Amino acid sequence: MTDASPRLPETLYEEPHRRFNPLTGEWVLVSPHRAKRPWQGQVEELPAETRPAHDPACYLCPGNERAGGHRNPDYTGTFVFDNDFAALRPGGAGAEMNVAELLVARAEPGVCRVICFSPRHDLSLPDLDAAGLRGVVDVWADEYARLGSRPEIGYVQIFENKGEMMGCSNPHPHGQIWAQHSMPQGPARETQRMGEHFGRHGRTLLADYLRLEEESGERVVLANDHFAVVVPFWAVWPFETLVIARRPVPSLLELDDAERDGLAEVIGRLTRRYDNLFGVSFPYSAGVHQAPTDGRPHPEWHLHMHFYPPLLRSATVKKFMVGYEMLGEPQRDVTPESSAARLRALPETRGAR
Ligand code: H2U
Ligand code: ZN
Repeated sequence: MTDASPRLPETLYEEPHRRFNPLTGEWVLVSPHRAKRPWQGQVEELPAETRPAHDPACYLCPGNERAGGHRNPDYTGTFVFDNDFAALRPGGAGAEMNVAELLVARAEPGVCRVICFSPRHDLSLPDLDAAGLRGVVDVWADEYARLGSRPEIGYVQIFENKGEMMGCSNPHPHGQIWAQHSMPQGPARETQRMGEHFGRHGRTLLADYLRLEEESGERVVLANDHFAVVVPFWAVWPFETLVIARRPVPSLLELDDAERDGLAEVIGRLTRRYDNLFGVSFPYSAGVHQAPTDGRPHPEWHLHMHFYPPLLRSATVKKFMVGYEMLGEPQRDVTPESSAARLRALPETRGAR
């Protein structure tokens, strides 16, 4: 892993170009020369950083009453409950409700869950110890297995919104699960692309991609024996990363004990680097992508996680997805290579922020 001998054509570091995302079939416009433009726009407020270990007013802390009226148990590890304001409701498979040729709708049954990562109000993923992070990986796997085994559930999306900037409603460390009948569009596109690649080569798309990344090293942020983290060649967000399992398994359920520890470890190391980048509790949306739970085998599927952080150049300046991005396609200024080099240079220790 060195910054020497980059294998990309020199123009990709300097001239406007588009990059192709083979996981989604979408393009991103990269404008490296624009990274130095002056900024006089919006600067975000920083949320207060000191939090108590237990907040009597927090609806996720142990023993407290939630907004829906239920009371949380005095939990000591992770705690999962049905979302009191769920976006999906249980029911049978959705029937088409075609109002007219151009007005198509479909009922969508599903289940929404909330996962508290820790009883501690003041700890987020980068602050948890190895056992705490492993507990989070285990509960993700358990929920995926349990929800995915229901006949009406075809896909399970596990994710976390972290920080006010990402619309997170409460600083207590938590994530969500939306499990539903249909495959949502993002993972559906990945399923199709991974299927095409597997059909052509008999290897998963991400196994072939990871090999390229490790040969070059230029976009690799960190790795252990079981997982690697890269800023993908086609990254849209300034410090977007992709966490890839070394063994091409379709879901968390095929990970052995050491691999689960390996995933927990890279999540801790990555999120601590993120916190150290701008010296703040780093906001992001992140989630696990794994095989659909439609009862069919998915050898094309390769377990991975996406991290999408909004921050661009400091703790207070975020990237906006507006204008050209809304009407044309995503665009970035800083190259993925330079973002990876910055993340690679950071310490993995806690509290460097
Ligand atoms: P976010 O912070 O990522 O929005 O997640 C919080 C979720 O917790 C949100 O979906 C749910 C909200 O509906 N919630 C409850 O289920 N019970 C509560 O008492 C408050 C919040
Ligand atoms: Zn994905």
